[in-house]
Amino acid sequence: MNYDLFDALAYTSAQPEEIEPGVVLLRGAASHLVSDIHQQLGAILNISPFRHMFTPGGRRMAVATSSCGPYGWISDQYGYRYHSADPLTEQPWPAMPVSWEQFARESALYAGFPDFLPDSCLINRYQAETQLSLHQDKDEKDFKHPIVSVSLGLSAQFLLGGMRREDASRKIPLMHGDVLVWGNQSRLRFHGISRIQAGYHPVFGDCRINLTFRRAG
Ligand code: MD6
Ligand code: FE
Repeated sequence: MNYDLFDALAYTSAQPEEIEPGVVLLRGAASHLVSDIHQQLGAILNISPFRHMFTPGGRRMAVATSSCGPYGWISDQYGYRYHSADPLTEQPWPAMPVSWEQFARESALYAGFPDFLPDSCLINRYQAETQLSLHQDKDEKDFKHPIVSVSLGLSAQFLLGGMRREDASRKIPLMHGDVLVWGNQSRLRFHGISRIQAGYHPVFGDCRINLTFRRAG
């Protein structure tokens, strides 16, 4: 593949790193987009602010979430699913910025997934001491589509497990600007985020932000 074809990613010297079959790490690939992302994120959160959803079992999630795009991910007493309106405002989710969608498509292409058209971006916020327990992403209709995950702000240890919850997991450090593309035979791997260590990031302050682009519908 001729990587020079990809304008938005051509700046990076980092070559795609295949961590496991179908799990590709693009180190620092979002770095050039940080100020755009930060600005657009402010506008999105003015419409659909971060909130702590409740699991179907009634537990308040430690991670605060919002979404943009045609579908947003929600969780409540009735389960986990995608919905075209924000339950908080009963209005459509804010639009997915064109620059975000293009970046997600280009990242997927660069990682070997040529036909990715995201219709949902889940926005997660972690404050110090927050963790995300092992889970599978299986609320989307068709697992043939990858997920593109962008890490911003404080660093995290991503736990990359296997196909069963009890399988061993390895730790992948994810830093500001890193992009992880996740699909094919790894699409249903268990994964999570270790407890976030306190710190301060010059752009995102005392938190870690993660954007995950998905094809939900
Ligand atoms: C996070 N990410 O990085 C949580 N899921 O904050 C995820 O749960 C995730 O990064 C599916 C694919 C990629 C991910
Ligand atoms: Fe996930």
